[in-house]
Amino acid sequence: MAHSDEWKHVNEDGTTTVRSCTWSPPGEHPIGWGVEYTVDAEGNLLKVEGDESHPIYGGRLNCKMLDLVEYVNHPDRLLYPMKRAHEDRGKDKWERITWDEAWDIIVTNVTEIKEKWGARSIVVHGGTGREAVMYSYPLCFAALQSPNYCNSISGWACYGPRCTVADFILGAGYSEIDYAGFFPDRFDNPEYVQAEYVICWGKAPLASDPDGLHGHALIDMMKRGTKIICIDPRITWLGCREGNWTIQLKPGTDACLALGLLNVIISEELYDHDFVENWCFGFDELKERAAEYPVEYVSEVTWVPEEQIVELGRYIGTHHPGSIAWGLAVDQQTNGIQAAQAILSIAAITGNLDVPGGVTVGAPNSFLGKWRMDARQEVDPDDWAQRLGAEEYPALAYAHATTHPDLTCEVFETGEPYEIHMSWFNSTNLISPSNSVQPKRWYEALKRTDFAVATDCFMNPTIMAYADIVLPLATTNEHDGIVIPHFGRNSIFLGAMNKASQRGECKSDLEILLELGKRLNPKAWPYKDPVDFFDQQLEESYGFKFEDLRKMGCYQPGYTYKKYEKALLRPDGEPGFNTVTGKVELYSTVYEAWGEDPLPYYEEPKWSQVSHPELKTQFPLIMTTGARDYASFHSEHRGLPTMREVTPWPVIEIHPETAEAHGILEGDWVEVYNQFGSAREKAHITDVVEPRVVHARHGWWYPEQNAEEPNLYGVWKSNINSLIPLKCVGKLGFCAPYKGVMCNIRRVEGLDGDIPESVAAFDRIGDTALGNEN
Ligand SMILES: Nc1nc2c(c(=O)[nH]1)N[C@H]1C(S)=C(S)[C@@H](COP(=O)(O)OP(=O)(O)OC[C@H]3O[C@@H](n4cnc5c(=O)[nH]c(N)nc54)[C@H](O)[C@@H]3O)O[C@H]1N2
Ligand SMILES: Nc1nc2c(c(=O)[nH]1)N[C@H]1C(S)=C(S)[C@@H](COP(=O)(O)OP(=O)(O)OC[C@H]3O[C@@H](n4cnc5c(=O)[nH]c(N)nc54)[C@H](O)[C@@H]3O)O[C@H]1N2
Ligand SMILES: [Mo]
Repeated sequence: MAHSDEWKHVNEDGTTTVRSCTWSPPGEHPIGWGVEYTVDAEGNLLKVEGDESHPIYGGRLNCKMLDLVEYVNHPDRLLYPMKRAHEDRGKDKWERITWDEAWDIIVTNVTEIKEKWGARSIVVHGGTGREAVMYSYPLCFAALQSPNYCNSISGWACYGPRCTVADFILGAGYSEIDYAGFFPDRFDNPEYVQAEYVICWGKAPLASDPDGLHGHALIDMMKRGTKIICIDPRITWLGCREGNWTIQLKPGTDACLALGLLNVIISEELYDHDFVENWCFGFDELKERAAEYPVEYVSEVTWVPEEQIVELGRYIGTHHPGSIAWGLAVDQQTNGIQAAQAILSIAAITGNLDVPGGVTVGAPNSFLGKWRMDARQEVDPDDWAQRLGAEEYPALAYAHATTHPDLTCEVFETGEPYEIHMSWFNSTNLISPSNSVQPKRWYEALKRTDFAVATDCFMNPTIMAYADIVLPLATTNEHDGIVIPHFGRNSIFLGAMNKASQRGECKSDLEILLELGKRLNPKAWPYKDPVDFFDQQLEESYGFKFEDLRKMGCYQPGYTYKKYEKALLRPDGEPGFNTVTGKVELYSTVYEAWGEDPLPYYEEPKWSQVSHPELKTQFPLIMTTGARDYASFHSEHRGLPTMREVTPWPVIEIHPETAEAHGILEGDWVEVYNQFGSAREKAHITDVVEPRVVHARHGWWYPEQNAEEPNLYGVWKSNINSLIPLKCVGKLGFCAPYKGVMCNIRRVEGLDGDIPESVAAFDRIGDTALGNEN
């Protein structure tokens, strides 16, 4: 279908073609691939193709989206609401019910629990930025009216830290690279300038397409001459293309490297004096701090050779414009807040903020933002004040309308300061090795609830363990919706998601929310249906309706550069940034107010060989985890034959020297273990990792295995997050060491096999040796 007003077309053979943008499920971040669905006369999805007329993707799709038909039509899809007797939790004893019965059971239980224990005794558990995150906060606040929305990822260590730092330091939304996505004419836009370099800092966007960044935009930019610099402990495809560059650092030491680079740039006077003088606060203090990070020291900590640090600092200081794509690894280390602050400081002092080809500054207004904020008003103020973790970690509670994840686990465990009686799982398979750390602690603690609901497309270990009611979820092609890159924190465009087909009685997150909202708290839910809801929201923000967006397919609003000069960032209408000082806060007045060092620093992670030299012999290696693979989204896609053919097993990357020292051959099963727990993955022997580092995949469970307790689809066998400690967070409550814990490895006879005699001779520390019960 050529790009036109027509988004739905009946073909001569009786099939229908529907143009759309995708979000989830299946899990994706809000990048809104442009697609065309082909549907037969009965409304079954037959085919998915890339929409060549889409201004950003031009017909390109990732392999998960190319496999959408297999996902949608899979025989294991949940198609109807189901219930299970409370005493049958953990057993595969589900009974089909109607939506009316499901609503009745849910409303009765919610009402009873609220009367007995208060709304705060309900927790909504959410996951990463699938479409659900737009609606699960209002589900919690304005339908169930609980203050306790929990994304159980330790230290909120995904996106939250980066957003918070952008907010505190720049007074802006998420900082993204400029890939000309805002403009319909893209790279040809006369205002756009090509970046000389993009640093992929702890980010691998080709596989991840994270948050609002189309990974292949980097390929488009490389073709036009941009150099990609990867700061990564692993050598990736991008990092070894000709002309690109890899800085291979020790996991978890990014803050130190960034400070070292600042030191080079500042001491060699390679910064943008004009921008620093007019628009930065605290430069002298930053200069002093950076001077504490000479290259010799930085090299020792980060393992990056001294000359590379100097060369990179000089390169950044002398090439303009340049951009930094900061990634998940920045959040997933205990010094993440400091790393993020130092990285933004590099972009700021080199004059790369809000300029063409630089780092874009997210606009303050965001689509659906006001509606989501207003939803909080539906929570009783006393309950809001008692949001879990708000007292202990006020900075996190201020920045995010959520509980503190690690403390929430403890509250489930202890019933202090109050008891939790109900869970609603909304886009998280919490005990699988994705969202939570020390998942066995979460697993035991969550058993205590009286009532649990889950909405999903497939059964999974978390639902099998706890849910009393499960609601069947519509896939991206089965509902209307709007895709908003960066959830509105820097929305490059809006995409129309058009319903093309239906299976069973599945409903979308928004449909479920509107129907539940009307039943529990009708005054907050005046919308007839999703289209009516979008019409009202779009009219308010943009002056057009959902049907108009469907016709446009993708709405690109344009971008104004140097907003700080044009008085477009501050609510008081003054020029400058929307911070306390009106400037980029290299020295953060907000951190200071919350008792954190206002300047970036590097502190050795709590559990490392440097902090614990006595454990170095037992756990000589560093494990980083979770680089994305193309054929899965966290714990999703494990049950899809085609995706499983691409990635049949979890894989641990081990350097050849390390493998040899441990008697491990390619394809052997390996147990990776430390003082917190263990997990099994298959060895891939490769020199993309350094001899002292191993890299393990996350999100593995085995849908083909026995579903019931205690096996729960084998959820404990390759549960890599068992090795990551709970509550190992930074001072403000953010960040966790998903990408850097000490460990050791040994060969085992299989996923369930024995430890060979020869290997058992190696000393293994008991799980409880350090007082860690997991
Ligand atoms: N296919 C697929 N796509 C996904 C997801 C998925 O599960 N599958 N998940 C989505 C989610 S929730 C997110 S948050 C994004 C994340 O997407 P990204 O922000 O791109 O982050 P990662 O893919 O985790 O990879 C980051 C890179 O960091 C490197 N790394 C590891 N440790 C360190 C370290 O200590 N320092 C530095 N500098 N680098 C390190 C890894 O080797 C890897 O190459 O992806 C999203 N997209
Ligand atoms: N070791 C290690 N662990 C990690 C990471 C890592 O790098 N290393 N990455 C972490 C990161 S960044 C994140 S964000 C977390 C992610 O963790 P989660 O977001 O909790 O991901 P999953 O556990 O896969 O659970 C997602 C569930 O939601 C369902 N689902 C999919 N789409 C939708 C939707 O639109 N609506 C609803 N209601 N449900 C949907 C899926 O079928 C699945 O069962 O994992 C973290 N875990
Ligand atoms: Mo994430």
